[in-house]
Parts: sequence; C-alpha cells; structure tokens
Amino acid sequence: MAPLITNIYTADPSAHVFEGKVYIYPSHDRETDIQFNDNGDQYDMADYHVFSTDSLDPAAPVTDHGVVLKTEDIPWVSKQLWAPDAATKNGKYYLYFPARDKEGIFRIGVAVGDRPEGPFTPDPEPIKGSYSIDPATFVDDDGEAYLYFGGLWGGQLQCYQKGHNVFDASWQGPKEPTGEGVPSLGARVGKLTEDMRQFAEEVRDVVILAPETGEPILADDHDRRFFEAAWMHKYNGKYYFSYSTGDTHYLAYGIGDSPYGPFTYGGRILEPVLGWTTHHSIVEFKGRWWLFHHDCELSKGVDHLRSVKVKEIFYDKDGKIVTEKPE
Ligand code: FUB
Repeated sequence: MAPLITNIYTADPSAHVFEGKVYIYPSHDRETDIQFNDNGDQYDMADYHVFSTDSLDPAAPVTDHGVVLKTEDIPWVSKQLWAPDAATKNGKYYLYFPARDKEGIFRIGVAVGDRPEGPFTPDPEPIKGSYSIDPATFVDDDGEAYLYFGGLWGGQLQCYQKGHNVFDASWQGPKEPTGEGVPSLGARVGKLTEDMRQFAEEVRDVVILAPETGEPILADDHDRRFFEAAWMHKYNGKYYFSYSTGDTHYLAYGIGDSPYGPFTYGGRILEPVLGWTTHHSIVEFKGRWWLFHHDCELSKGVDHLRSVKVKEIFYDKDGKIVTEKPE
C-alpha cells in the first residue's frame, strides 16, 4: 500500500473530519545525526504540518497546508515535537502536542486557531498537570471533551508511579514496571475545561481488563499492555480505546461503556509493520471507517523516517474491529 503523504516524512497521524474533509495532524519526521536508542532521542522533530483531503480514494490528492507551528514559537519547549492531535469546539480549533520543556520533561501544550489548517497560536505554558506524550482528544456526543495521553520508556509515563504530579527521574529511559502480578501502567485521561485549554479535573488512569480474568492487564504482558499512542472513538454507543503495544509493535484496542473505561481488551487492529514504532487514529468518513497509521517503507526501514498510510477497517456483528470486510 502506497503512503498517503510522500512530499515529507510524516508519522503518528491523527485524523479528524472537519467541515466535510479529512484533516490529518501528523508528526513531521526529519533527518538527524542522533543515534537510534530506546529512549527515542532520534525522533527529533521541530515543526508540524497539517494535511487535508476530500477523498480517501488512493488517487485523490492530499493538500499540505505547510508549517502550522514550530519549536521557536513555543516559549516553554526545548525540543522533540512528538505526536499531536486536534479538536474543535465552540468554533475554534485546538492543536495538542507533546514536547520536552526546558528541563527535558515531556509536557503537553495546546495551540489555538480559527481554521482546521491553522495557523495555531500556542499558549505560553503547557497544560497544567500534563505530562508524558501522545495527546489524543475525544469530544463526546454530549459535548464533553477528554484528553488521553501517556507513553512508556522515552515518553516518561513510568516516572509518575508515585502520583500524577511527582516526577521520579530514576525511572527515566527505556524502563517500565515488571514482576509477577504487577499491573501494567495505564494511559491517562482527564476531562477538559469548556475552553479546551486545561484539565477540568485530576487526571485518571485508563484501565484495560483481560477478558479471561476481568482483572487489569499485567505489566509483563507485552503483547497486550498499553505502551503509547492512545486513541478514542465511539461506535454504536461503545467507547473504543486503542493504543500501541510498543516493543511488541501491535496496535490493539479495548471496549468500554464510558470514556474513562475500564476497557476490556478486544484484540489487534494492526500487526507489526516495517519500523519500530506504530501509532494510529480511527475515523469515520462518508459512512466508512478508516485506520490511519505509519510505517518506514518509503525510507527503506529508517525508524525515525516514517510515512502515513490509511486502510479501511470494519466491525463484525459483535462490534469487534476486523481488517477484512465481513461476509
Ligand atoms: O513520533 C515520536 C513518538 O514515536 C510518538 O510520540 C510515539 O507514539 C511513537 O510513534
């Protein structure tokens, strides 16, 4: 399958339908001399582009709206503009992005614009109480908005085991909890304020339950535990929380009855692709469901030079996500 975007390297696609078009908010990968390591230092991105298209037909053109936000514009950021997301509410558009602050700690910022394609003006400080990476927004049918976030290893989620506001530097690097019976660390979720720029409440842990026990997935269950790249979508009144399993390279999901979870593990959406990371979004467009993701085929396997792709997904009669159209 050919990449959707080929003029620059792009990754971590967050797709939304705004004003009848598909808008894609990806990371903008770039060449770097930084050596690959398990902390992700080689993902040294410095700006964001926004893309849009009227059609997901493979031949349809995709418009690059150019740079909409860059490191130099954001007073609190030192480096690494990682996976972003966007939302709209009350006629404004919000771009959420993770980056390292001047102390090297990942925080999540928000930038506001009047149009889905930007430009976006960043708030001068990160969102209070935000940490780690990979923000994903979800605006529910009742208008309430939620921000999911978190990522292990280089994403620093494991540094917050003593509390949401306590950064334990001794856990920095490619580390995570392990041991018999130890539960996995969850992504985090918090409701956003009406103006979409702060948390309206203390953030909570997202729990994924193993269907066979009804208990939280364990930390050593690397095929199913949350690693990074949270996404939320709703289908037939159920909440689908999807994510990357990191070092086992799957996209997986769980289903729940509330945007807070818990979510019962439901299976995989994508098997490993070329490249270490896997990251995605799921969106409905013109009555069909689409999985946006990335791989490294265009760069012939360079982990930090990724390209966005899209494929159709389906649901079976029980609401499970399937990659082939059911008979
Ligand atoms: O693009 C940098 C990081 O790689 C993202 O934040 C992760 O989800 C992974 O895709």
